[in-house]
Amino acid sequence: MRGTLLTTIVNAKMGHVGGDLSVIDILGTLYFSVLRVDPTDPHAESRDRFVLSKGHCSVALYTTLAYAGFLPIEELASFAAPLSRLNGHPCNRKLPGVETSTGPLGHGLPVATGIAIGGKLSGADWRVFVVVGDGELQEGSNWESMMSAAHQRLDNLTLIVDRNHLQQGDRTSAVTSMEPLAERFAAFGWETHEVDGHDHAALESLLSSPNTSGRPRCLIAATVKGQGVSFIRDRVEWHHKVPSREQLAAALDELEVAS
Ligand SMILES: Cc1ncc(C[n+]2csc(CCOP(=O)(O)OP(=O)(O)O)c2C)c(N)n1
Repeated sequence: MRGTLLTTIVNAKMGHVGGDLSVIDILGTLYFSVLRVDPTDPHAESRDRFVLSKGHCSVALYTTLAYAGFLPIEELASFAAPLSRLNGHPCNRKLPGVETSTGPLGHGLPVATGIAIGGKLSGADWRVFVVVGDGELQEGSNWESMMSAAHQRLDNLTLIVDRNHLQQGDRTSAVTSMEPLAERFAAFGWETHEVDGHDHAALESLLSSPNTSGRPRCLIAATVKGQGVSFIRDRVEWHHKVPSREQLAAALDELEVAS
């Protein structure tokens, strides 16, 4: 999927390459091992709900949805083209499988909290999963939702923080430090775990385990922005820079993917 998302970005000449490579293991684990979703019935009432709050990483989501059968893999070539269903930020009115439109940072967790409250009110057994960026977590709306979700005892809600320590333009610690992040989540009343966000087995184990705590769950997933490609990884300038054709070839070579 790393090779596919890079190729999609280079062809479209746009995309958020660093954050896409950061979050792709989390998305793959969710869609292939955790979420109860059916690409042939994407609006099924019983489905688990997933919200990618860091909507600028739409290419990682589209790639995962394509590999999971929600759209043809060839359609990825239409990313960001006029009239495409695959916009720069995900739109739920266009693409079945996108739960809610995202892009403005700080909205995903509030929306997911509302969806989780709806699930509780209707006695449903589906679950809600949401991924936020760590730069995004600086938005105040997240902290209001954290309080609300804990107050409502939303044990049907799981938040995954893509903790790659970089945001747009700088390291998160240089903009607004959030440490000790795990302790802060715990203090806000969340069941909190720290996990390697590139370790599929560790992610799957935590994401699949029943939540018996009576509290919303948070995974702080340690990731590297640009993971998998040496000249992109952990470099702030690759937030949304587009690789050249030569760089794409080198990246595919490194990923051992045929171009
Ligand atoms: C409210 C809002 N402000 C600014 C932006 C522009 N923007 C897009 S991505 C980004 C940085 C996000 O950093 P982070 O959440 O850490 O994402 P990642 O590093 O994982 O890509 C910014 C400021 C936005 N999309 N929404």
